[in-house]
Amino acid sequence: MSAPEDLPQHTPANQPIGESYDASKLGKLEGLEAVRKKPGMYIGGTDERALHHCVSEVLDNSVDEHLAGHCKVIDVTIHLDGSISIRDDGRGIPVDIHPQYGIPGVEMVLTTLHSGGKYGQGGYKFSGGTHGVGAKCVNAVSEWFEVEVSRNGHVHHMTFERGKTTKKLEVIGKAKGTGTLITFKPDPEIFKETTVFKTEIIGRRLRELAFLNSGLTINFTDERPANPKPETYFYKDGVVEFVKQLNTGKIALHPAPIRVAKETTTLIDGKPAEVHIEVVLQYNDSFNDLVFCYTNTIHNPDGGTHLSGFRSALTRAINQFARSNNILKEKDPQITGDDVREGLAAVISIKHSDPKFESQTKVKLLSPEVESLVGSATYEGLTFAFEATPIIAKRIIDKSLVAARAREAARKARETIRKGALSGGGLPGKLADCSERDPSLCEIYLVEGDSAGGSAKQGRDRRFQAILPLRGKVINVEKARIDKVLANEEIRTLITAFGTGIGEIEGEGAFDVSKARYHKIIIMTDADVDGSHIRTLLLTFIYRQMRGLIEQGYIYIAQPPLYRIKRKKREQYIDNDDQLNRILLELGSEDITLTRLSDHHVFAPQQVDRIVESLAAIEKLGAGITRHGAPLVEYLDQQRPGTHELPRYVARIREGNKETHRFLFDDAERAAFNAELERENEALNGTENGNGDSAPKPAAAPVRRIRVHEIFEANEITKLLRSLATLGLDIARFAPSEEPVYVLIENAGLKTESKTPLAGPLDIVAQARQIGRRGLTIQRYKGLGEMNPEQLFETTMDPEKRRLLRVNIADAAKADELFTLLMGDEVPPRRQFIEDNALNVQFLDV
Ligand code: 0RA
Repeated sequence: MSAPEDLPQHTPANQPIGESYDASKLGKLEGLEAVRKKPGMYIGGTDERALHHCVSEVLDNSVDEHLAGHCKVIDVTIHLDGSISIRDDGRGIPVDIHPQYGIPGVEMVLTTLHSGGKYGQGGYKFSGGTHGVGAKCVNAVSEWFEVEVSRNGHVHHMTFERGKTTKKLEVIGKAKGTGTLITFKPDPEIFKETTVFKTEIIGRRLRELAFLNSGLTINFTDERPANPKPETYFYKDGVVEFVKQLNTGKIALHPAPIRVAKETTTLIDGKPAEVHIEVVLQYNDSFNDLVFCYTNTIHNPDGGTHLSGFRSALTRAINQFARSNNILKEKDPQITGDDVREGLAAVISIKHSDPKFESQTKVKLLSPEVESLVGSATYEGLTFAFEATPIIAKRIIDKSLVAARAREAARKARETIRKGALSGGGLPGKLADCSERDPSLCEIYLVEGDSAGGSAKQGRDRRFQAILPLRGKVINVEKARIDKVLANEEIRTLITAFGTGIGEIEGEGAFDVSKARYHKIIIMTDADVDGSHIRTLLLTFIYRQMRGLIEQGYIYIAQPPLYRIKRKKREQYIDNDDQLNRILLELGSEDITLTRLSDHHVFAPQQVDRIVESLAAIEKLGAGITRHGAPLVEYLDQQRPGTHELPRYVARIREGNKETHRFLFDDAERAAFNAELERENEALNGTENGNGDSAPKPAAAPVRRIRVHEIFEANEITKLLRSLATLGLDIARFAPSEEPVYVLIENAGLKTESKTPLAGPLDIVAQARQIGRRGLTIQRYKGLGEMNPEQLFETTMDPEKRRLLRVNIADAAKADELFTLLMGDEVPPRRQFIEDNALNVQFLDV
């Protein structure tokens, strides 16, 4: 729309507003110690959320470059050692020496807590950057942090540890374009809970950013084993595509989403502030509303003034249009906000140069001026759209009227259920109740399928454990309106068994958590797709209709094991493949001795245990090197004797269909390698130019393509090699030898010892794994039904042994959201997604 009046018309979108930078704008320089001392103040804590917040902080800088019109592509890669890289093709962080402080801009940006100014983040009109502290705080809480800036034709490189510079800025090669690459590994000293990035959390954020920044390409790769294929997120139509996506699997009421956009300036405390508004909505055939709100690309799950402005304008616009076109007669009651929200999918994205939030976490927008700005933009935009296509307006109004009638029907259905329960209709026949009457001691298991239900009934402790088998699929609460849901038999059985009623918080027949008949409600489904589906359906229903049960912490998920392993008399239940692998190695390194043949040194079983563990870790970290086309043993054999340092880079050289590689130890070697290529190129070009004519190139010179990859895992592997050395295993050579180098002797209860000669250190792991498997029966459970009653009780129901996951409200909200996002119809890839994600609940030993 029109350009804001008090701004120059040609200001590029994201340039600084108002005054220009000068030295007086810079606060005094402070070290990063403060951040390490009080991480809560700077990155909002030290938990998993804060960990992922670090990624956002770095990303936001790259997104700001995009908003300023300088960046098109961002690449995000999670590496095997748990570090993460964010690369953009923006202008690159400035590298020139700051006139006042005498250090390069990039060093200032990453090591000093100054209050904005030339190289701070204050220079952007809109910034996602949370506290204006961005990347430097991430540097402070990183075990190590590296930056590579391409700018002025050079690649510059600099490294840090825990916020302290470990290598000053240095040119390591020539650069083609511009951009910034930041890699960091979160410091376990700070993030005590976890330092493991979750693919799902990061992927979701990247996708969201791509939706909110149309035209930006984001590539995401997770190099860790067993992770999904690389993803590319790019949405030409941004938020419009976001809303279409929200409606996948549902039937849209009108083909194209309605989009409203407006850019305005307003005065806040006498100072001009810019506000850009984008609202996109599309109705669908579901019965719920799904509205996502953002401020400067930050999600505000609790809404705020943009949401309330939008909501009242939507209700107002629909009522107004309905009345002035005689669809709603004078005597008819108003259409309510609840009515117009049924089946609504919408995204509200505002950009604000000075937003106010309720808290640090930004879950809710407070800026009061936004309410009327979003309100009037929405009202005008909708009225315009309705007048342009009255047929669509009519459909939306009809849907709202149907919704009003359905709400009345649902109220009656609830009433009936309540009466049924009161009139002593009694407990459902399928329920095998417990004998205990004190709800705080009672548990109910919701069991998938009649056969597992039967086993659970036989195996349970009937004094306090009730069993309710659920047959088939619970009704899809997304696809049915509440009155239908309440007519479903499985659902009615649930409601009667729980005793709490459903839905509204007040009034007769309302939900009342104090009436719960069990304080542990345990969902027990198979560890397969159908199981996850049923679990998600149940969680969604409970979240929507009986939320108090989750808030009270009454809802749990049972954890049936995936494997049973048995060796001789010993048996054990195993939860996942990782654990199985670990146990195979543990078993395999029990009671074995290792002899090094060169000096006949014998490693005792306890040492072998730790040796095998370290070698296995090296093998795992090494997968990345193999992926870059270099054999792991060859890489490991590059280590510097004594220090065990390893090359930081591998150059992959492709010539025709021949491929070779070369390890480059450090930046110096990389720079030398670049220079060498440079010279070769010049020599080649020189000959051609020297001939002065366009003689055909010699056909024998195939195109050579070279890519240099950084091996972020080098540090971790070096640490492991050092710890192996302290165990007495100072390995100089990993490549297999002609003659055996080690002998593994297995003495576990065997009459005759079994000796295996080994040609190299990694063979120790392979052999241990093989020994671990020996004499072992591994049974994989495909479903609860495969366990007999005793096994089911022992593994999944016995309070002494079972592990339950408690569902918290955030998890349930996520299930609800996932569900709405993904479960419109049964499409196979969605099923996989649900299987992978539905069980994201916190661990709790009960
Ligand atoms: C300060 C000033 C300028 C750009 C940046 C920082 C910048 C920071 C990051 C962090 C990740 N990617 C980034 N890209 C740019 C402006 C530079 C100029 O005016 O050329």
